Amino acid sequence: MKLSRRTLFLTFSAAALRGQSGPPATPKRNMIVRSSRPEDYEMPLEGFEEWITPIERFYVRSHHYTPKVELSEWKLSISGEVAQPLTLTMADIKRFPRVELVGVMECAGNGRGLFEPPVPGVQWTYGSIGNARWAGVRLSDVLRKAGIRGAPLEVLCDGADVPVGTMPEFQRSIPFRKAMHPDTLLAYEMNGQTLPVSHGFPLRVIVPGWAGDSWTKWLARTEVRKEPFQGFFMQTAYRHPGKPVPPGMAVDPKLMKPVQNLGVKSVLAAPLDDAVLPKAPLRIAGAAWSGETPLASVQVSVDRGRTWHPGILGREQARYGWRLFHYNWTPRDTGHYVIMARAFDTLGRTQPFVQEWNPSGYLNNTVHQVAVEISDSPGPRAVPAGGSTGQMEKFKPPQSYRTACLACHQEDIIMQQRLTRVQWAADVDKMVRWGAKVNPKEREEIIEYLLRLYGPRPAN
Ligand code: HEC
Ligand SMILES: Nc1nc2c(c(=O)[nH]1)N[C@H]1C(S)=C(S)[C@@H](COP(=O)(O)O)O[C@H]1N2
Ligand SMILES: [Mo]
Repeated sequence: MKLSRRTLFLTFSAAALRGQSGPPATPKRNMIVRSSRPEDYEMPLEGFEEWITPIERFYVRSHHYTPKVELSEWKLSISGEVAQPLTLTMADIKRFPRVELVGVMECAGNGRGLFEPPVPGVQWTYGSIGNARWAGVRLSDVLRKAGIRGAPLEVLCDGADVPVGTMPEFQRSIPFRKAMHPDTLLAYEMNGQTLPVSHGFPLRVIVPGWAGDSWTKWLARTEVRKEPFQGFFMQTAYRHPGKPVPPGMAVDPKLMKPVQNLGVKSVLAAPLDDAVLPKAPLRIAGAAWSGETPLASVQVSVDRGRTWHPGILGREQARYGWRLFHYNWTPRDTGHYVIMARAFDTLGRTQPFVQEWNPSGYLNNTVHQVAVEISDSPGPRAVPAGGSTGQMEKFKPPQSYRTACLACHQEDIIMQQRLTRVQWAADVDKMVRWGAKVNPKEREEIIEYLLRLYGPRPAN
């Protein structure tokens, strides 16, 4: 949403003066904090052992600060190629038939932190994903009520979040056909609770099978369009080459396509990487999903992919939900093992062993590998041989870094990056476009500082 006086009132003063009418902020537990402000929280691996992800460990991904929307002031507008533009209250929304579905939402950037060479952005590993029970109404019912005119191309979804600094607004459009799909919802509940603030209170879009960037939170406005939407988050961000490109190479966003359907993927929750375990029966477990196409099967290997065994699928299932799986393995000998899982969808597609690279690190679905040691003396792992890190050299950050770079967010989002000089320069310049105040000399000293501390991962 644009920062109008109205939205400013809505997001700050109203909530501050009168307290919130929204649901209480849901505490998160044991999350990996990628950024505390804006909120980016990752689910730890153990989350892949639960069919429904509880809200306390459901990931959060927000480009801007979380807006506090007052339900009494909130409205959803439907405009554009419609016979009768509408403005609906929550009571109006709840008069449409209620629909429930269980579905996976996965951030397009899940697994970005595993890309080689590294790319800038939130360095998610496995857990920017969750499986929840969503309840709300069909987007198609709401749009039909307004009356569709002609043959529109897409539906723009705009949330009540206000851009930080001069950042572009987070606005996403969905192709008309997907918007009208009976499973595309506007949800006001998550896991049987009022939709929590961090997850888009009071209303968010549910786009089953598609990556999270289409699941607009804090929805305030939809616009039926006959022209493609030109905003940053459609034309520049969330675009994918759709085919393998040389690692590390820039690709013109115009040659890329928007990220939509999720691929087939599985993640192992147990055992954990680097575990030292006894020579005894071992439960290998995880979750698997496959976007819009149903999941067919999961296979597990304990010998570096030479042989594969059928994973036992959990009883609980839903059209767009993930499926738990396990495989019971009794190691016959001690040693160092690599455990892998791979999922197949009903079209026979499976996961790659070597990920194709793309410039923003989207849609990583590489086979997950977990190394374990089966040992006669299980317990904490012995100190690895060689390579003491020695005394860490301390670099004092330049004053310009403190004042210019820690104004909108903490250091957390910076420290996780591993970037080359060219990438750091590009990211700093992006921050300047978004409102960071640095002169040319400060720009140089900041880039120098970032490169020394958070330079590219050494090739080993
Ligand atoms: C005007 C506010 C603002 C200032 C000032 C600012 N940033 Fe950011 N920065 C953001 C926001 C907001 C995000 C998160 C964007 C998102 O999640 O899409 C971000 C994200 C990042 C990231 C993650 C990678 C990326 O490109 O999203 C890095 C690294 C970063 N900032 C570094 C810096 C550095 C270095 C400076 C100082 C030169 C700086 N920031 C100054 C707002 C700011
Ligand atoms: N308005 C708004 N909607 C948004 C976002 C956002 O920053 N603003 N982030 C999107 C992205 S990139 C993802 S992955 C999901 C994350 O939803 P969650 O925070 O409920 O897990 O919300 C999407 N909807
Ligand atoms: Mo995302």
